[in-house]
Amino acid sequence: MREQTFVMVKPDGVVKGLTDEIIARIKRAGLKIVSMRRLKMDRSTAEKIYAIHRGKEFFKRLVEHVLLGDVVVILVEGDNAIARMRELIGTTNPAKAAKGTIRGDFGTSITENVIHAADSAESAERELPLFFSDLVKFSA
Ligand code: 3AN
Repeated sequence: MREQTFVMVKPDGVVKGLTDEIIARIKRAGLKIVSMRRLKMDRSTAEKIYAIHRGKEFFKRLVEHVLLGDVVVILVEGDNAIARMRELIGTTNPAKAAKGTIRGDFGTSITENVIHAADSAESAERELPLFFSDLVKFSA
């Protein structure tokens, strides 16, 4: 199924200069970069992206981390784009993520894990319009 998903290179990934490598991996997987933008996230948007974690012990740490520096937000499109992006990024904790995944290769901690990608159609539908309201085509 043709899908759109939301991907974000987090500040640690941007600072490490990983944006080009991440874009290359997404394209190599046969997925399309529809649009991308480097920006400084504001607090209210960061809290919206991570709304499901509100109240958890790590919520504040997570929000503070994405506010530390620029992020790169990316609209990715393709067949089964949501699940395939999740495969490409690897599991949340880089120490447990497989080699060859973005987090497995470049992540340093569960907070500094380089990249975010929507974990479900519901999340993609909530996150994409925060940055790409004019480009969202497929209802997930
Ligand atoms: P994912 O990013 O793999 O979808 P989620 O949605 O469970 O993982 O968590 C969102 C973000 O919250 C993660 N990328 C990670 O930075 C942070 N996070 C998740 N669990 C923890 C935890 N136990 N301790 C610290 N940070 C966490």
